[in-house]
Amino acid sequence: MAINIIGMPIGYGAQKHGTSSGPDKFREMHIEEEIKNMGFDVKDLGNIEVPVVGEDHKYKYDGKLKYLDIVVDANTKLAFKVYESISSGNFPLVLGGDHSLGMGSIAGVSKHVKNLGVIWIDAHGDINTHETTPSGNIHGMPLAASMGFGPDKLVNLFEHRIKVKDENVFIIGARDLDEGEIELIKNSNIKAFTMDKVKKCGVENVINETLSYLRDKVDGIHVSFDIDSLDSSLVPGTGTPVKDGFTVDEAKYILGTLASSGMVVSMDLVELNPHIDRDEVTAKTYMELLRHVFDNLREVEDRQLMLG
Ligand code: Z70
Ligand code: MN
Ligand code: MN
Ligand code: MN
Repeated sequence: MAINIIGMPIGYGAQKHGTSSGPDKFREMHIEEEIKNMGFDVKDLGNIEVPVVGEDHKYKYDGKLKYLDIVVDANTKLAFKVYESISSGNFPLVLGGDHSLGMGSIAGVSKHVKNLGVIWIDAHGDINTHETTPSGNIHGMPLAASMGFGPDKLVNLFEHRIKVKDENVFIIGARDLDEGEIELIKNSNIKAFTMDKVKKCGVENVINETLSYLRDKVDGIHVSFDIDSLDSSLVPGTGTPVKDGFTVDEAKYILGTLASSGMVVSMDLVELNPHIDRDEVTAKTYMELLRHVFDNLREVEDRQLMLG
């Protein structure tokens, strides 16, 4: 098993496009060396090609969904790359980029892992559709599209099929949900641990509950981590910070516990916008989280090696 770094320099799914510099920022922070130093075989597969276009492309393909074709094309390429990686026995680590890339990742992973679970850690739900989006920004829609909710262009991405069953989707840490998103949660089987619920139940119980539910139901878990799940005071380098979020220690606990479950097969790290960061604090925090993830994955690997 090798860790495959896949850069997805996309910003067209968000209001601010600076997340396109995210993947190269992770490289500047020596992500490959860091993971290597923890005893992994790492291969950087480079960046997915995303064309640079002007404002005139915003509504060129659709009157509402911004940069629709660019986002779809880039995510189709990402899906191929992720599928290639995971079906060769490797671990795709997708570096964003805005969260629209979750569609491409999940499309790729789910072609190989037929019965997939998804854990979406985010201040937002990202379950808007073309009918409910208040912004037209596609990074607010990828999780809905992966479950089959939304416009054909997104739902049919890579392959015409539902990539993950709503009952196997967990949203953790949401505290800025739109009306239509709240409706979809009510009318579907999505498991949403909003921040209010997390506070009430305790973060340990939420993660235990999530893992014990998915353990008998799925063959692998994709973790999609949005850095804006952390408290706005901690992450200046992200486009839509929201208060009352996770502390760094809570985020480490969540990601570390998920990693040590042995069920995680792929991961996204999204919404790092280096252009608006302050003294690299968000980038550095991301690296701290990442080291913790791979420390825990290392222990899983060691355990599996010992058991032969
Ligand atoms: C809002 C929308 C969103 C991230 C903002 C915001 C979505 N629900 N996602 N920042 N990461 O426009 O759909
Ligand atoms: Mn998000
Ligand atoms: Mn978010
Ligand atoms: Mn350790």
